[in-house]
Amino acid sequence: MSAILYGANVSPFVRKVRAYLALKGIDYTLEPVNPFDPPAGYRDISPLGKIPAWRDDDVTLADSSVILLYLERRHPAPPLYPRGDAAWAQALWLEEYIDSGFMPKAGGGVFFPLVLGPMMQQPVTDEVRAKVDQVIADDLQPMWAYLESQLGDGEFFVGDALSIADLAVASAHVNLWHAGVDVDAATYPRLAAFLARQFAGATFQPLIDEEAGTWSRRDNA
Ligand SMILES: N[C@@H](CCC(=O)N[C@@H](CS)C(=O)NCC(=O)O)C(=O)O
Repeated sequence: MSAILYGANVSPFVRKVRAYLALKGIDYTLEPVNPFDPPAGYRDISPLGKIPAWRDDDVTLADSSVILLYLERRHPAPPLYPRGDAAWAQALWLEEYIDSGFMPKAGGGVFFPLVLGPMMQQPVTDEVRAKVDQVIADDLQPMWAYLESQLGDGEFFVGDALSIADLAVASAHVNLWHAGVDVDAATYPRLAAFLARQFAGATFQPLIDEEAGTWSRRDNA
């Protein structure tokens, strides 16, 4: 059977997996799941009720990082995890930094109030916007500074090849792009250039195009 990825295309964790699948040329079907209104039995596949989840002939799995580590063992080419031990660990660390540190702030603090809220009759009032700006100033700015420092002068976050770290960083920032929040190129030139390259590239551009009509708030941000 064709493998199934359960989730919503706007989830940064689902998008990270989709970017990986595209790079590997792995065939799959995206089965829409809203984690806040999941289909009956979804917890049999994803015990925490979160997206993404994955099913193929051999396994059902939850958690984007677990799914990708599993897929990397089955589809090692082209490698999307660095070979060296230290580089491998650094890539995993950056993925974790994004998934557990950055996304809770960028998602709950920015994407939800600016994009999902208005879709659920929760307008972006001055008070809401002020809270978002506070999250950007207090939480995202230091994380952007950290990411800028980790990027160095290279094209990629770890070593000289694309890795899971790059997919995680780029995917997370697509949600901010939908919200109309950009990384300031004057303050974080390497990060801004990295994101511009990734967003315009063959992996992320089709995903962004697919999502933009539904999720992008750039016109009224
Ligand atoms: N560590 C998980 C995080 C997944 C996650 O938090 N997904 C969100 C959607 S972006 C979700 O399902 N939220 C619903 C919930 O927390 O109940 C992963 O990497 O897959």
